[in-house]
Amino acid sequence: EDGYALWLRYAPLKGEALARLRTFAPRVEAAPGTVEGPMLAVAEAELKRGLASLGAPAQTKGAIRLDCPRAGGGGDGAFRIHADGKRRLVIAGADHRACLYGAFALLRELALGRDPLAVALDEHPAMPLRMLDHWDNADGSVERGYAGRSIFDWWRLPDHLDRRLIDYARANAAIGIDAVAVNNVNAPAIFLEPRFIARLKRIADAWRPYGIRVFLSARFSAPRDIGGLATADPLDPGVRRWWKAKADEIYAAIPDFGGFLVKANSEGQPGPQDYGRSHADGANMLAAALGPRGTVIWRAFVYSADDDSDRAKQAYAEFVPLDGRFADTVIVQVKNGPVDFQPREPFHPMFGAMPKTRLMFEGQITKEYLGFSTHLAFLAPLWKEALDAGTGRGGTVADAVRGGGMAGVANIGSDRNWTGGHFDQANWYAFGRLAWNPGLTSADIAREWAAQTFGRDAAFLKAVVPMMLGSRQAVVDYMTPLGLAHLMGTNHHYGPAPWVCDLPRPEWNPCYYHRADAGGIGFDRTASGSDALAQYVPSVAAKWRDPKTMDEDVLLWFHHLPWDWRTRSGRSLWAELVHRYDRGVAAVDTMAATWDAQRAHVDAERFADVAGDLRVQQREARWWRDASVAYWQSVNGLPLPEGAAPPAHNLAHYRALAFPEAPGI
Ligand code: BDP
Repeated sequence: EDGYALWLRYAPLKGEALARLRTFAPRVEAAPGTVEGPMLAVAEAELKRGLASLGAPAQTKGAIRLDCPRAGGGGDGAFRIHADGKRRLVIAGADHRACLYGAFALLRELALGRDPLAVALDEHPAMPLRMLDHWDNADGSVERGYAGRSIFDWWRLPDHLDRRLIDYARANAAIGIDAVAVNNVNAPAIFLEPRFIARLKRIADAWRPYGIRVFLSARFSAPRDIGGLATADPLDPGVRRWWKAKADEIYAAIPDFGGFLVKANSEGQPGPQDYGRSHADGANMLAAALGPRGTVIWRAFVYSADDDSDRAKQAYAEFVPLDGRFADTVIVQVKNGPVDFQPREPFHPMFGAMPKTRLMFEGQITKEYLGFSTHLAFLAPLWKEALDAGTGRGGTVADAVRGGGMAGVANIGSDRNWTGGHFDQANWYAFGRLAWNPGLTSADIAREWAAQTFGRDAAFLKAVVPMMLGSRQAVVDYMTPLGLAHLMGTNHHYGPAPWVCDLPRPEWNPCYYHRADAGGIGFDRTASGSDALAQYVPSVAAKWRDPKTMDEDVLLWFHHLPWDWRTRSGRSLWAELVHRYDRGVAAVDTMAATWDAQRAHVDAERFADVAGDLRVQQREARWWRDASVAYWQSVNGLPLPEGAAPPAHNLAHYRALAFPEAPGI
């Protein structure tokens, strides 16, 4: 066991569950009149493989019938599973995609030990696009990737297709992922050149039977970079013709090409504003090139150099006035929070604020700001916090993206276990499951993932599921407690650097975010400060306006408060801050002890891998705590709260640490 099989291990059933499967003993068959096709073949093959591995006998008695008459995967994949007679289970839906998703859902139920003939499911996806965004570069490196090199070997494609790309598609189909952007949003134009289109075609052909459409990150200046034009102005007729011809060329090779993902006028990337045009002008021009064939996903992750009032306000300020101006085939992709994938942020105020625009939720599965792939942090609770939040504009964040979808920045690389840390697989899994159904609970997702990935033993799950559920809060506590954010080391974002204050753009500096001085700490986003609060509807803003009554988990995100401010625990703000760091460190120690007690339930290799990573996390949680406490003390001049341990080293020690070896930049 090395983790390669992900949640598709289909570990042999035991006891009662095995006995039930043996009595059922199904063969897999297509309902009469069903058209054959590659997607149905995948569903059949996966069922056979899974059943055999779970322990179904070769001699069959019952049946699993696939009743999805139409070929192709054009439908949304809604499926029903029900027993039909004593020994027959039917997976039914409009077309082959329904049977694909139904087959994996049934295998999940079986792998969890459920009685096959009692399985009764009626499911449909909550949103059309359930997507992974790879930040993979053409040379095989991965921006913010902590799991080895890219899984896309552009050098050997199209002649060689790595088997891993098929297993990747299986794993994705099993959780309902239906779209993948294969290259980094910081994209060079070469991905639009003919030789890359030929390579992408090979991938698209391989993934089609698994229901996955490919997207490309497109560089907005491509007409200039590779098209020989003098401009990339979206209103220029020559530019429009160039993109139309490029789209035609791609569709000739890949008839179901998903479309373009665009990072424009953000962090130095080119965009329509270079020509005095708006985001809508740029996006609509690309939408016109694709026509009804595809979708333009336009990212809202923008913050401009000349506006230093509050980075958290800038995306809303640029995009909300454009509501109603985007074409129907444009989706605006919004990060879960208003700054940048921090361990905790309030939800992005754009959700719900653009009723005439299709929106998409962007989460980061790769843990750029949450300890890379060595810290254990289960992220379903992070995404759920945003998805479940009421926008005050007629629903939750999840409701606001139902017409668009969810995209997760992938944490996948060529490491044998795909994600670097074994528990990082759970974040890939959880993202797909939530995009299929944001109503699932974090606990349900953790339980089904852990049972399929490690084992069904009740004692194991009883220990490991709560460990997973508390793990993200532990990271918040030892890195950025009480609503602090963006205190990580410059560029690589590895480890603490709250002291950094000399970078050229103000909002690149941790000191910009924490605003700590002798008088207090925190970012005043109320009316007396940046008034970012006003971007939320009054009923939502009201929850965060009063530091005395609000949820203290985001206290310093919205308020600048004196060090001796009384928190609800009765402790001063300073003492509460130190208390939370210590709580985070202690939580990691508990996680390590919990894992240590699972030796009997886990295979030796994965047990040791996780134990090793937890040792790193224990060490680094202390590093975060000590470096932060030492720095805050240098600012506030306060003695340590009673009972708190002094940092292991002085501040100069932490400031002198450098990490040229940190991956993923
Ligand atoms: C930030 C990353 C950077 C990405 C950027 C983005 O540090 O590498 O390019 O987000 O989302 O979190 O475009």
